[in-house]
Formats: sequence, C-alpha cells, structure tokens
Amino acid sequence: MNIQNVELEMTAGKASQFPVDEIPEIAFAGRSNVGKSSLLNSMINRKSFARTSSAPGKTRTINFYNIDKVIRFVDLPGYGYASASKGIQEGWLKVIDYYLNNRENLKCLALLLDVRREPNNEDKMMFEFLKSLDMPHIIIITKIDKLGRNERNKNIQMIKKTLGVVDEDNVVLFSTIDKIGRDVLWEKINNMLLYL
Ligand SMILES: Nc1nc2c(ncn2[C@@H]2O[C@H](COP(=O)(O)OP(=O)(O)OP(=O)(O)O)[C@@H](O)[C@H]2O)c(=O)[nH]1
Ligand SMILES: [Mg+2]
Repeated sequence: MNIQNVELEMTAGKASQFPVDEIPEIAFAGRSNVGKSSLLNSMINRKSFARTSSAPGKTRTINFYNIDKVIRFVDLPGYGYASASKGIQEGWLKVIDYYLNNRENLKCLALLLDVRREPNNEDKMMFEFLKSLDMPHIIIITKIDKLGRNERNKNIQMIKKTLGVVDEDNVVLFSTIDKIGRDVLWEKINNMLLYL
C-alpha cells in the first residue's frame, strides 16, 4: 500500500469518542510491551508516530490511526500491565471490552505475542475470544529478532501448541528491527479489504 496520509484521529478513553463513520478497522491487541505501537509505526513507515516505550503501559487509550481514509489501525492499550492502579486497569478493560464486542467498524482483529514468552491466561482468553468472532483474525509473533533461529522455531511451536493455533489461523512473524513481516501483513490486510 502506498500510504499518503496518516492521521491520529482520536485517542479515546471512552466509547463516545470513537470516530463515527464506516471506515473498516483492524485492531491490534496483546500484552503490554509486546510491540503493538511499534508494529503500527513500522506498517506506516514512521519511526515514532505511535508512541512506544521500553516500559510497559505506554498506550493507555484506544488510538485510532486513519490511513488515507481507507482503513483505520486501532492501537489498543496492552493487558497485564500490573503497575497501573486497579481502578485504572478496570477502566481500560471496560473500554477495550466495549470496543471489541460492539464496534461495527472492526473487521479484523490481530493478536500479538512476544516470541520469547509463553502465552499466559490473558493471551489464551484473547485467543479464544478472537476465534469466537465471526471475522478474520491474524496472529502476529513479534520481536523475532530477539532469538536465534533454533530457539525462535522452538518457541513458535510452543506458542502455537499452548494456544491451540491451527493452520487456518493466519500467523505472521514480525520484527521491527529486521523489518520482517511488514509486507506479508500488508498483503493480508489488503486482501481482507477486497472481501469486505
Ligand atoms: N528487538 C525488538 N524490539 C521491539 C520490537 N517491537 C517492539 N520492540 C520494543 O518493545 C518495546 C515495547 O514496544 P511498544 O510498541 O511500546 O509496545 P506496546 O505493545 O505498544 O506496549 P503498551 O503500549 O504498553 O501496551 C519498545 O522498547 C520497542 O522498541 C521488535 O520487533 N524487535
Ligand atoms: Mg502501545
């Protein structure tokens, strides 16, 4: 996709702030620090359009990035960020939950998993939820530059087995450092747009 114009349209802390129109959205979910905002930057060829941080809990609102008014990338706050107060965490969860369950614009949900980590209960719940939706989904294994080939392959198998990923689940390997996965992911997104 030849991107002309990307706009951070809205940082929403509540559902009433979600944009109102029919632009299809792909949302990026996953544990805090897994690399959601970094992946988004890499997809739009910007270094730090979406704010990232080595400390978990950077994204705290649902951020809507409008790409050429054709598609929106939706950067979700990560789950499992323990340092946030309970009240704040529950607040985020409510909006995320509302977004995932009610948003008509949502056409594809991507779940990101860190290649170095065994999926935890929240990852498993998110995977089950995503499988239960009647819409395309993509599993993205991030930070694959962090491991050598053998360990990487071993972990990818472990992640698939732990979650119960099958061949029909789209799996994309991603690294913002080695620039791996970007083209494959764009191809999948463009394909999906064709069938909407
Ligand atoms: N080596 C490597 N580091 C990465 C990669 N992707 C992200 N990171 C780093 O991981 C850290 C977290 O990245 P973010 O994109 O902020 O993660 P996030 O999922 O948006 O985190 P929250 O907003 O807290 O939910 C940052 O220090 C990034 O530079 C990758 O592919 N390879
Ligand atoms: Mg983020």
